[in-house]
Amino acid sequence: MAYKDILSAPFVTEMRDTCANMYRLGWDERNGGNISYLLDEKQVGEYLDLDRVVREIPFMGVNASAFDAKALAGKIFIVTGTGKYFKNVHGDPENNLGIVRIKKDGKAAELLWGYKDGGRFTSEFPAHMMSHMARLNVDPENRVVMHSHPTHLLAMNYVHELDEKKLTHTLWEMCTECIVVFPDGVGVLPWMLCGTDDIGIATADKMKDFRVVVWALHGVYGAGKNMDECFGLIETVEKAAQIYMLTSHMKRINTITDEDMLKLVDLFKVKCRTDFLNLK
Ligand code: 2HA
Ligand code: ZN
Repeated sequence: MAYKDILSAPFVTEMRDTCANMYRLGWDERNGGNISYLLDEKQVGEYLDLDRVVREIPFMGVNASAFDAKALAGKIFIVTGTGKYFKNVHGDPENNLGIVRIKKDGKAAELLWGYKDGGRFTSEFPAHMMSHMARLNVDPENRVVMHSHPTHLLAMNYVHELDEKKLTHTLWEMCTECIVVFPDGVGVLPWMLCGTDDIGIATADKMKDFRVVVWALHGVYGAGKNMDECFGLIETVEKAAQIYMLTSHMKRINTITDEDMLKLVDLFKVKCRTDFLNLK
């Protein structure tokens, strides 16, 4: 069978374009940030021989990892590589990205393409896979998990209380569309060591309730049905944080009220965390 050129696959193009975009926005300096994208096996089979495994990669964070991804056995992901720079993904996808299939025992993955220089998936692989499992339980259509260091959101972490209700409410006040884009609010984890199973477990636990999770003083995790939805979610949170950082040191004389937010929720027919509002 003749395979199509993997570099022409839409999912490779999406990864290249998204990494370039996030780098250009200044959210992913150096090797900051990582993306994992659950692919359709049939679609991947148009580009790659699914019986040809390049090598096996044991699950790793920064160190060996003990988490079990049996629930994802057989699933294929395209994932950014550890130590790789978003800046370089567009020009050199085969070294900076990998396409991997989760093994039956849920303890390792088979490399089908990429990581050409001997590399492996992101050090945040445990957090990504555990987040996929958590989101797929809530929304079977979830495909993308994204981690990034958006500048204004990170800045806001230093000057705003990191309480889920208070942070969400402030963000909802900053742009009219916020409550419609993330009606489920923003989850918050305290500062934790990254690249570990522990932060993966904690992130996945938050992902049961939230599609956006702030890692205090580090960055953010987002989840979505496709690349645009997931990127748009983080982009909207970051925009709200930017407005906050542009205005928080000035006297605020206008605001979007909770009553306005309820009107938006009603008009766009979304279900919001009403316990995050301050209704009279
Ligand atoms: O992979 O962003 O959290 C680099 C990071 C770790
Ligand atoms: Zn990070």
